[in-house]
Amino acid sequence: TEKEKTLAIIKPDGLYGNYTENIKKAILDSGFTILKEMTIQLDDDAAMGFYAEHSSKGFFSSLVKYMTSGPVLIMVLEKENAVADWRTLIGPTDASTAKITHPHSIRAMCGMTLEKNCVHGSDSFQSAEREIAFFFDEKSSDRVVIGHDEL
Ligand code: YYY
Ligand code: MG
Repeated sequence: TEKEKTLAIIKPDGLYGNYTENIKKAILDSGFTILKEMTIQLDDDAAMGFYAEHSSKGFFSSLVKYMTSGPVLIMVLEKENAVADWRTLIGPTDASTAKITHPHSIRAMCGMTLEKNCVHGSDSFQSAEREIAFFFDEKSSDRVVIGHDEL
């Protein structure tokens, strides 16, 4: 089977709450390779462009404010079935629901609410391609490859 890439983001509260190492451990323990990563501060244009599909929603301005409230860690993850498996690992969108229905999920571990849910995951192969291209230049290697071998 073919390897697949997906985009993961540790949102501001995940970084601020020092969940990065726990999240990376869950990523690597689940068999993903971290192909690229960067920590950046999103500005309004970047957050609005990234979440453009939600621009007409009532929660959009609040979401943009949250996503620009501090730095985020953006990663390209790779494995077989990466898109679906990363969505499974992070759990449902509403972190308060996740704590009840998916207590071992990442959003249950570090998320707080529907909005402040700690992590992002692409929802389809097409979204993953768009989102990876949104943040990462195809040619640059941006950063090291991190897999279980390096642990
Ligand atoms: O893909 P996912 O992050 O699980 O949810 P989306 O429906 O794409 O929404 C993106 C983002 O917006 C979500 O992670 C939290 C926030 N949000 C919100 O604040 N209120 C909603 N009713 C729905 C989503
Ligand atoms: Mg989504």
